[in-house]
Amino acid sequence: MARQDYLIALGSNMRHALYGSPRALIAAALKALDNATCQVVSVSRVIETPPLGPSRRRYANAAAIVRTYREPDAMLRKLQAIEHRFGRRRTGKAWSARTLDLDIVLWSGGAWAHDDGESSLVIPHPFFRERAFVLGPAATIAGRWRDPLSGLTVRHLSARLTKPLPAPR
Ligand code: PH2
Ligand code: MG
Ligand code: MG
Repeated sequence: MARQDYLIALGSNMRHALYGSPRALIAAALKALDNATCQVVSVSRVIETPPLGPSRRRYANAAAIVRTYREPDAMLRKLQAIEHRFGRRRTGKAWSARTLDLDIVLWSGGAWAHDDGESSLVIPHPFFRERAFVLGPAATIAGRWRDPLSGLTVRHLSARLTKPLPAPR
């Protein structure tokens, strides 16, 4: 497998006994992500965002670009191992509060999907075009990356969310 870049979205809305606040957790997770086989090449600021979905706590969100020879399934396993190390326990409930969420948003390999019945991974992330808490940080480090499905850049997708639509005539 050739060298690839991945755009990763980070989120946290629970404190961790050891690592502390969601913001501190994201900083620690970024350190854990950066090692001999996977380099963090770019990181956005951490922003605070209102929760989308049922959880009532605010989130800390950020984005990072990581460079690695891992293919998507191996990358996902690595991210899930880090989530677990940082206290994430899968409850089966969608969108429950979590210490750490690491999502693959885009990668340099284009569109990609894999489902082996046990786990499924779809890139681009199916909902990233509607999520300001992903696109806002992502636009600051990967503004020129293109969504392989819509052909639009991350900057354009982000602007589309924050700019009001033109008034109807
Ligand atoms: N992640 C979710 C659900 N809702 N809301 C915010 N603000 N930030 C998130 O990262 C987030 C969310 C599911 O992963
Ligand atoms: Mg998520
Ligand atoms: Mg996730």
